[in-house]
Amino acid sequence: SLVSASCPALLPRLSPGLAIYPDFISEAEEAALCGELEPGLRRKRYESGHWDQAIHGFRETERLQWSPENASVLQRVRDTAFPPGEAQLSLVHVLDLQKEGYIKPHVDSVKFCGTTIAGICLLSSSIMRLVSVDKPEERVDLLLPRRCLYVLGGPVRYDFTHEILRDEESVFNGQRVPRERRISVICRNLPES
Ligand code: AKG
Repeated sequence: SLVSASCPALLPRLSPGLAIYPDFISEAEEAALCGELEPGLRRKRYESGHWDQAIHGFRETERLQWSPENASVLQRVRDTAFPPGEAQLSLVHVLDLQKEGYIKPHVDSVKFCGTTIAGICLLSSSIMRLVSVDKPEERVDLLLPRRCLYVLGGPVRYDFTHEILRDEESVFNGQRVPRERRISVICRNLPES
């Protein structure tokens, strides 16, 4: 399983809206996405961030226009993650974490993001940790394998923080999951009204 919970009773509560699709994209599709993203990313510097920032060791961009090949991968993401006709952000968020980079626990702003976050993971596997906002002992680790799609919707979206662990902490069920540089390509739906 790609899900490891601090208590089994958590799982049924989380399953509506939470999904991981291993091998959602092929190696060739991963290479094509990176190929289109690299030139723009390379022009930016990794930001180390202030102590209060959610993300460390990252650079990011947003993208509207894609090659036909990459556009069809993103369409597959949208078709998998969102119901037909759902209002979505057309801009795709691209987050490039350096090997030393990580994302601290946070809940995405309800002002800018709707019910669902859908991301594909390029270049590295990682651990996404979910921690209940009300009961921090309720904790779930997700193993996000390289080239997977993950979908965070339903209760996890609002009731749990999510974070991407740094390399030193990247352990799943006792197994090290080395964190390399990682690029996530994230689609979101729009908040209601
Ligand atoms: C977010 O979009 O809120 C994230 O935390 C991004 C997670 C990721 O890089 O997959």
